[in-house]
Amino acid sequence: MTGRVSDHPSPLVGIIMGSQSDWATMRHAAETLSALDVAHEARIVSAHRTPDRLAEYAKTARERGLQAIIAGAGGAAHLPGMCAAWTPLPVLGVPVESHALRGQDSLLSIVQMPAGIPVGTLAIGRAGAVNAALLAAAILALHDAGLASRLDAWRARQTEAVAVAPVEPAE
Ligand code: RP5
Repeated sequence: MTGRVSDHPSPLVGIIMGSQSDWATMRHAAETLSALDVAHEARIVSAHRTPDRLAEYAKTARERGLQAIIAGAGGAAHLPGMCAAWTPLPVLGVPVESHALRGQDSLLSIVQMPAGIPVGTLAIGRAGAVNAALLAAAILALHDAGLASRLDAWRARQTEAVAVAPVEPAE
């Protein structure tokens, strides 16, 4: 099925990515925020291909009510750092796994920010996208008791789902 991903009317977390091709990774951030009932939106915003869109998005993010931004990009992944340059909001960077260098280029591009403009950098790929959402939720939960309870419950369900002993995989 195709169709534009639907947004919450009053998002608290913005998920941005450099390309449509990043959505396969970044959708895991969106799904995790949905599971925690955190209002969010998703946008394609490229540091290189749509620099004006990035500046507009990041400069207006706080006044639109966003409280955190999750930015995913691959290769020469300047999106999280440039986004952080334009906004005082916490920016969480997700290195998308590239074909050429398996995301090590993305990781190093995002993590090596100069002192003064921070980007909280997560793991390469799906794990980073999920954890960026959990970290954004934890930041918001500092001032939202309901979300703090939902986050506790999410972690408790995860713990309960871990089997004590391994099973043989199906043939
Ligand atoms: C980056 O270039 C994007 O974040 C993406 O990970 C990568 C490749 O983009 P496409 O060529 O698939 O659009 O800007």
